[in-house]
Amino acid sequence: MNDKQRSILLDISSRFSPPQGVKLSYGTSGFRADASLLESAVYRVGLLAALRSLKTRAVIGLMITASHNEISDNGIKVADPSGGMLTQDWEPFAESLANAPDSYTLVEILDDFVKKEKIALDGEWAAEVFLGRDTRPSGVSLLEAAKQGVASIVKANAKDMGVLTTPQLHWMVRARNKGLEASEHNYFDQLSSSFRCLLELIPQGSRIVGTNDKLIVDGADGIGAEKLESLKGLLNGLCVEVRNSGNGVLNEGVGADYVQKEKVVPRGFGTADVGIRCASFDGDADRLVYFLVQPNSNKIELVDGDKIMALFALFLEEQLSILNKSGDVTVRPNQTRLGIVQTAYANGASTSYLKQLGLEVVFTPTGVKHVHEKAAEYDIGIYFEANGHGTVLFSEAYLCYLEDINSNLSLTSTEKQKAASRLLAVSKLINQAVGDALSGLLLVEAILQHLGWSIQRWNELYHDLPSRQLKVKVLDRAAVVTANAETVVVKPSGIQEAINAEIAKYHKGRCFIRPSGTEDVVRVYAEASTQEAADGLAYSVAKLADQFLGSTNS
Ligand code: G16
Repeated sequence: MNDKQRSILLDISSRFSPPQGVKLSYGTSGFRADASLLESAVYRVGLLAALRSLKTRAVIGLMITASHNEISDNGIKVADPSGGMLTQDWEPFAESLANAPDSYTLVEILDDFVKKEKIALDGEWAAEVFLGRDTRPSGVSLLEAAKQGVASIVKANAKDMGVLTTPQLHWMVRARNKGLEASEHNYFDQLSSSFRCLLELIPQGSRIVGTNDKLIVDGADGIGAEKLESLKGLLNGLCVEVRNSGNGVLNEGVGADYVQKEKVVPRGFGTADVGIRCASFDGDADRLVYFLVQPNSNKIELVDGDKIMALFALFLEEQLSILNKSGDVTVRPNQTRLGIVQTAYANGASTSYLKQLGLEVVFTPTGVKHVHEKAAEYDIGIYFEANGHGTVLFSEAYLCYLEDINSNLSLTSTEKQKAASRLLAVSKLINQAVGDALSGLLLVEAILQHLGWSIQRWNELYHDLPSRQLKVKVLDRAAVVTANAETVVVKPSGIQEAINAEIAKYHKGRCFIRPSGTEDVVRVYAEASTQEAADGLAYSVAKLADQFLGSTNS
């Protein structure tokens, strides 16, 4: 590092001192904490993004958001050149940068890393970092801190892409690195045209009729509501009403996380909505769940990420079976590899259903960075977390194969061409970078219309096992270490045996605990044959967590 670069770094970084006595961890999807603690970390992630851009010679994205967390929190997510999450190899570097106690240590860590990674700080390539933020008020100053971070690297430029959903920013990074236009206009255009294409390919006579024609979306009082309003204007064939569009408090009693965890109606919904198809986004619109309001209560029938995945799998299987009909030279020598990726939170009934369809189901730890990476190993990989975060990935080779079928008129039947066209449209509609509530919603809606299904019919695909999720505040959540895709606790010792003893008391009992990577809690998930039993199991294991880990309430 030359003297000019060093002195710029020392100068600017000294304006962003880290908070005393706070250790930040790179969690499930980046740093996340009370917004007042984050300025210095965000500045330093700005530095990291500029270095990552120099290293990969590609655009990197930084998104200021705390997604489903309460409004007083904020956070930062990093988009790698593919549009996916930052490579996990760089997470330890991010942590040591964020926790460097002063500017001198910070510059030392940077210098060592630059040498180790052989990053040319004064080469020909200038780094480019796209910045976005959600609607949190704290996002304004944090975005400024990120800008300053990028500006502290001499050969780096930041581009403010505005107030966006997280998936929009990831999409823009991916598009730009593929040499495509990366504006919001292009994003909306791609989504609306591929949605239109799927509707045009619907077999005659399958459209849904009646009250189910209307869809009501809970926008979590976040950015997704605003973007859906804009997208709506470009769509024909979809009747959407958007609620919770920003007049209430972000994520408070609204949004996908609330609806999925509490299983009650979000603010602004009530008995007048019984029987209508409803959906919820989270605060940065990277999660989507559907639900039905129950008559005479505040309960909902949840149609979660698992069921969205089942719907997608069913539709894709249908298209693949048309494509793979024998007697055609364009059929791939090997069957298409369709993979399903879930986490331990997937309801057991969903896994059984997917396996009954003959699909390959694999498990990873929680977090998009894990599920996405696994899904990318297949020709078509579908990943969904039960909380509504998911997408469908198509390999480049498989897309070429589909393009071939489409263009080779003499070799393929009309039906095959239509199936290939549908799959190509799905690959354009569904975000290839990260889970995206807007594009996921459009794909669900297109498939329901294709099948002629109501949400009630969809929900009948299988019946969820009763489940319960709880949060436990403990003294140090990092004391919990898990293995086997987070299904077993290896530390502290003795707790897993105690959990097993509880599980054994319940018919079809399943339960695990894990430290959250986005909130300062340990999460408990339990499943059993009745709701009472699932609740009982969850509460008794929460008590164990208290006992072994030390409750902050005691
Ligand atoms: C993030 C991740 C998700 C993860 C969720 C909860 O979602 O992107 O993959 O499921 O956090 O993680 P944890 O249980 O570790 O708190 P979001 O929507 O909050 O960005």
